[in-house]
This record gives sequence, C-alpha cells and structure tokens, in this order.
Amino acid sequence: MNFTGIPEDFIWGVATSAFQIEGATTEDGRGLSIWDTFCKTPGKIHQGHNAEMTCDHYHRYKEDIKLMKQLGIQSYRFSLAWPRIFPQGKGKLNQKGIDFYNSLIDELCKNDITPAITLYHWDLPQSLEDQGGWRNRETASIFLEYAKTCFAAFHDRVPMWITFNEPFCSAYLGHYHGCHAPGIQDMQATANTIHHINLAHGLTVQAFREKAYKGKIGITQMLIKHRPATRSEQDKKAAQRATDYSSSVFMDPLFGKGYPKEFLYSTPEVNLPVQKGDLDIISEKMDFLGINYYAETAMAYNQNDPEKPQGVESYYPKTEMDWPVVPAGLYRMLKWLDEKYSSPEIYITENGCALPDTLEADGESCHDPDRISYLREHFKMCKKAIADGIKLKGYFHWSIMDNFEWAYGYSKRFGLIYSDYKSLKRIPKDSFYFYREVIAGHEPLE
Ligand code: IFM
Repeated sequence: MNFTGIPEDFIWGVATSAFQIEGATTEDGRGLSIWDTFCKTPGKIHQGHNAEMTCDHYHRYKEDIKLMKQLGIQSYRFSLAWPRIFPQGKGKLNQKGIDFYNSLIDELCKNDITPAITLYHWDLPQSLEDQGGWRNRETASIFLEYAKTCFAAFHDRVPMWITFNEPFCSAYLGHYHGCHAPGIQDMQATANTIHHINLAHGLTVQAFREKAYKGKIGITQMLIKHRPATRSEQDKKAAQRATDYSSSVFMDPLFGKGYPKEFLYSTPEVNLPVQKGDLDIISEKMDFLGINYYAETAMAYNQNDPEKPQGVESYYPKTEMDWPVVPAGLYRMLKWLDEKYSSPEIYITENGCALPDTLEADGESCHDPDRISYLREHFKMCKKAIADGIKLKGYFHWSIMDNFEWAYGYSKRFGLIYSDYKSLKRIPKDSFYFYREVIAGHEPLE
C-alpha cells in the first residue's frame, strides 16, 4: 500500500557529483580539473577549503552505497570525473578511472540501485581550459569523444544519462560572475560557453542515438522561472526578460526554438557563435529533461536600467544559501515547462536545502526539522503536478550527504547525512529517516 499519493513507479533517488564527494584528487592517475586550480587560487573558496579529501567517497563508496540501500532509494545520480578518465581531457585513457566507475556501478547494481550518470558536473580537465575551455568550439568535439568512451564502457548497466549539469552555472558563474571555475568575467566568454555546451550536448545525444543504446538520455538544467513582483505589464516583462537570460537561453534551443530573441536584443554587444547546422544538432530529441529546483525569485522593472530586471524581497524564509524557500515555485516551474516545451518527461534531478545542521552531544544524531518540512512541501508540489498530468517521473535529493559546496567550501550542509569532515563518519540526520518513510510509501503527503 502506498499512502503518499505518488505513483508506485515514481523513481526516488539521491544525487552527488564527483568533485564534491570523491576526494583522492591525485590518486590513480587522475588529472587536474579547473576546480583543483580554482581551489588553489587565493580568495576564491571559503577559508581556502579544497576538495582533496572531502567525503573520501573514492575509498568509501561501499559504505555510502550501504547507506543508500538503508535509505531505500531506487536510483543514484552521480557524475564521472572527466579528468579521472582522460587526465588531459583527450588522448590517453586512464584505465584506473574506468575501473573505479566500474566498481561503483557494479556495487550499485548488486544493491538494486539504478545508476544515473552525469557526464559533466563542472570539473573540466585543466589542460582543456588551457586551450580555451568552453570558449573554444573544439571542446565540444573533445567532450563528444569522452562521452562516447563512457557510453561504451558503462552503457550495459546504466539506463539513465545526463549530458550536462546546470550549464547556467558553468556559463554565468564561471564566465560572467567569475565566482566559479575558471573565474572569468566576460559576457562574450559567457555566450561562447552557453553555445558550445549546448552544442556538445546535441552532439552527444546524436552519438547516443547512433549506437541505439537502450537507456535514456537528457540534460539537467538549473532553471529559474522568475515571477513578476506585481501584475503590472512592466514587471511581467522584467520577469520574462530575467527568465530568458537564466533559463530560456538554455532551454529554447534544446527544444527547437532557437535562442530567445529577447536575450539577443538585450545583449547586442555579444555574439552567440552559432554556425550553420548547430541549432539542428542542439535540438536532437532528448528522452527527458532534468531540472534542479532550489528557489524562485520575484522580479520587478528596474527604472534605472530597464535591461536589468531587479529581484525584490518577499516573505519566504531563506536557507543558509540565502535562497528563499518557495515550494509553489516548483509547481509553477513544472507547469511552465509542460506548457512551453510540449510536455517533456521530467525528472527533478536536484532539490534540497542548506541548513545550519549540528550534531547532538551523543555524536550520533542530527535533528533537522526544517529540512523535513522543506521536503514535505516540495513533495506535495510533485504530487500536485503529477495529478495535473505533468510527466514528472522521479526525484533525486541533493544530496545524500554534506559535501564540498564549491566556493562555499564546507560551510553549507545540504545532506540527508551529516558528514564529519574530521573523522569522515557519516551520521544520518532525521531527514534521512523521513525520506525513507516517503520512499517506503508510508507518508501521506498532505
Ligand atoms: O552543490 C550544488 C550542485 O553541485 C549543483 N546544484 C546546486 C547544488 C547546491 O548549490
């Protein structure tokens, strides 16, 4: 009996990424990534933290899979570290990298947990960055070769493939704001990155189709569908413009709509380096769309600079990331996607919150009631969307355990499991047990 009201075949999972949990950054032939370099750049990461050890998942993956089994998830979404497989990004393959992921995948299968692979979660090999990184069109073809190698090695056990995680972050945070690797601040570099990642995605989907692999392939987007602060036409336009900037520029070309005109008009100083045939490649049909939902923001018209809509305050509580908790925004987002992009099959490939979690004096427990209510409210929105007929097929919580939160280092905790970074002990939080009840079908999500 399932009391949740969410269909039995809905996939419940958790998500991580290689750089954030693996550690072992210099072991078994792994090459450097742009994030290794960024961590060494003074002032870029909170208190100079790095990911050399992080959760040491590279050595402890069996223990972590045991915890996943206890949690009862059906699927585990993780990323492959490109520099573990091709230390220089291309050329000589590192067999030990392939061996590690084979062992991880085999262990998951042994435990009846379906592997879901993300090919790129931000750790570009440093030697490719040295040749222009994502600003260079050539990187898209090199990515394709890497992706083909991964398909050939793992396709027999992996039914779900995600080409890219959150191109938004690689493009804007990495190349416009400069707060992520490679730390560039240039709008033309951002536009090049957007287009070349979109292109790499399309080439990869085509290659997957050519081999007729059995699994499904899609992409994960961090989308922000901004809502207008008021009903005024100007605020509506401002919200639309902000959405074009953050989301439609990634989504529209994937769904055969080209780049949003508003984006092109409002950034006349930059050129999207589109060549003949690119848009056809980019819009190669995917099997599903992955979305990472964390927050929604209200946007208002900016009198001082009409081209730059401004975010406004609202009443929602905020997480440790200062992100407003807006469960209804998830529902609005799902509706928007369903309507605008002709009802794609959707997975929520990340959702979660950073909270000021602390261990109890016994060192064995961590009470996180706010995460439980966060989850409950977001699950209710999933249920509502499914009831509306939206093809929402699964949910992956970010994250199974606290880990290296990029520029914030270890200062933000997103896990269902508390990570003690000194002892490397993993301590399930109350939300771990709550999620287990949901997955088991016991929690009426009302
Ligand atoms: O930790 C990140 C993850 O790598 C990508 N999505 C958002 C998460 C929380 O910031």
